[in-house]
Amino acid sequence: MSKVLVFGHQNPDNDAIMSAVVLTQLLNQVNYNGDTYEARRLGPLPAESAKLLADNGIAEPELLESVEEGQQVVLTDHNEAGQSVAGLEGAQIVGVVDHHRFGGFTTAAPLHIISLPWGSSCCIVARLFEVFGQQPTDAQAKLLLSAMMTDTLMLKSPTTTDVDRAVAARLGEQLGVDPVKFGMEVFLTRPSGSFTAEQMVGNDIKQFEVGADKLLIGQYETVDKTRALGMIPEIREAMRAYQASKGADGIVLCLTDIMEEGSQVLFEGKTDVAQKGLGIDDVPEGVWMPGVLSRKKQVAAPILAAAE
Ligand SMILES: [Mn+2]
Repeated sequence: MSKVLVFGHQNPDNDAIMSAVVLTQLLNQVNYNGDTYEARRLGPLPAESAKLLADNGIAEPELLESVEEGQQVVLTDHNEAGQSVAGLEGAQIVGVVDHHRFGGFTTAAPLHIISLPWGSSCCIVARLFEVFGQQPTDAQAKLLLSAMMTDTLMLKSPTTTDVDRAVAARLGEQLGVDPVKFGMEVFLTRPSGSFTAEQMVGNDIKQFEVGADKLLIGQYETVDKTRALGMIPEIREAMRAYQASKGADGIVLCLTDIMEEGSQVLFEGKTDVAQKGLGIDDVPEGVWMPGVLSRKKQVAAPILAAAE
């Protein structure tokens, strides 16, 4: 019997946290493979995740700084080493549950790998309950539905599939809530009115290899972009500082307004490929891209395609 650590990506969002927490519960519930599973997090808990866990009496996953040689791990909501834990190269990846592109992934041994291009990792975890013949408890249903809603921006992101809509409807029915209303309540527990420029930049940011360069792509989601737009010089300064601290070549930030359904996009550092991929220039106040809600599908994918 081994101890297996289960965790989502660095700078965790609600999906990274909830996919790890609920998948861990499910695997322990069915005594999968006779192993014991423990959820971890690779960074601070998002405010909405902290509240949901507290409200449902579920312990917060412990912070994981690095893994030891040979440690068995399950990755949720990511698969790229650049977005994962320190020491991953020496760990044994026994499973991946993810909805992102794959970037340079090799393992020594066969592994469980479930990758589906659905709107959230938690949607995949919800379907895994069925695979194991389990019914999520109401607490589990709440955690899963919350991340399905935050990750798809209330099912509005173009990453949303029919599966997401169907699973969200079913979880909503179990809980007696309207999924979108429930999601909006979760979203509004974020203290977005008090976010500093540093938090807007660093709260939800991922690193990508674009050609030979390291490019950071961040996203700050808000229900009203007015305040952020009034802070552009500070935000740009925070972008430069963040890029320097990570030793990256360039940084892109999307200020995403989920009500107006679009993103204001800012660049700092070496971002010629990013600008080419998005078809926009680096202008001081940023460029408004209507309809752009998904970093993965509408920002990272075209930038990575432009690098090829
Ligand atoms: Mn996700």
